[in-house]
Amino acid sequence: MSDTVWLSGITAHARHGVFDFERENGQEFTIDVGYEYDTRAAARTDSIDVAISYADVAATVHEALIAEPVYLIETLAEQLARAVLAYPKVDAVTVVVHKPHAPMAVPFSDVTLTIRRTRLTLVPGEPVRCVLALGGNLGDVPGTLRAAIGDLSERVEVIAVGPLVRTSAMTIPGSPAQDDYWNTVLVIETDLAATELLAFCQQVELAHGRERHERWGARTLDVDIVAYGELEVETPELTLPHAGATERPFVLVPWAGADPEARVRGLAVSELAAAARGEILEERGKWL
Ligand code: PH2
Ligand code: MG
Ligand code: MG
Repeated sequence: MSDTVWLSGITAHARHGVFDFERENGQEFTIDVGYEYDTRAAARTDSIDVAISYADVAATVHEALIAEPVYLIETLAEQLARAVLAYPKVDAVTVVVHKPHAPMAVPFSDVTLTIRRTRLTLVPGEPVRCVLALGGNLGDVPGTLRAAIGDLSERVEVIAVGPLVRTSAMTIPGSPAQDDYWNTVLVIETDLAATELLAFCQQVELAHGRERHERWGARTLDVDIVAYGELEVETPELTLPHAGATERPFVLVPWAGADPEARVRGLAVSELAAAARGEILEERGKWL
């Protein structure tokens, strides 16, 4: 549950805009911001230490508003959202940018942009290091995995590719037997928001004939986000770090190969992988 604190009319003279004269002269910008958090603990304790001080958030917004000029109100709004989501207790933020003196040839009273962001939908300020787990057990899976890595590298930077491992299919107890899975893990860097990265992974799955029938059914290609930076969230859409993947031998072993220093939920992936090695039926280091 989240409640919203609204701050309206935070105003500053700033130099955002596409035109040189906007950069030189600057103009007035006004920001409204609604930050969402569960206020019940604050209400119960009546303590400012438990609340999120609106004065702090207002100062943060004002500071971000007068920081380095950007061309677009879109960029400005995203940066303001990012600054407010840096408060750990904030679950979501709505930012309204007003640019009432925008250069325009027609009479008008205001231009506004409204965005709402959570940690999953926020565009990162700098590339985020992520971990993707790939796998499948239908068709020529090593071939599919190679092609999928090619597709993924069109939009994200692939930093490291783990070994290819074969394991027995992990299935729902009582369901029919399935062919073995081939799996690998990629370390990537991306400028996509987590939800954009998820949509892109699903697009690559579809391009390789993925069909969704029953849970844990046989598949040509599965691309899961195991980790997105240090982000820890649990929503119906996405749990990060991936709930099961961090316990699964077919994720841990290739992950440790791709990034021997990796840690997950405070534990060393290489140590978890060492304990899980017994489940690996076959491992190929140089397979690309
Ligand atoms: N993925 C599943 C279900 N079962 N078993 C193996 N061995 N490897 C997988 O990647 C895998 C699985 C659902 O994503
Ligand atoms: Mg999966
Ligand atoms: Mg999946």
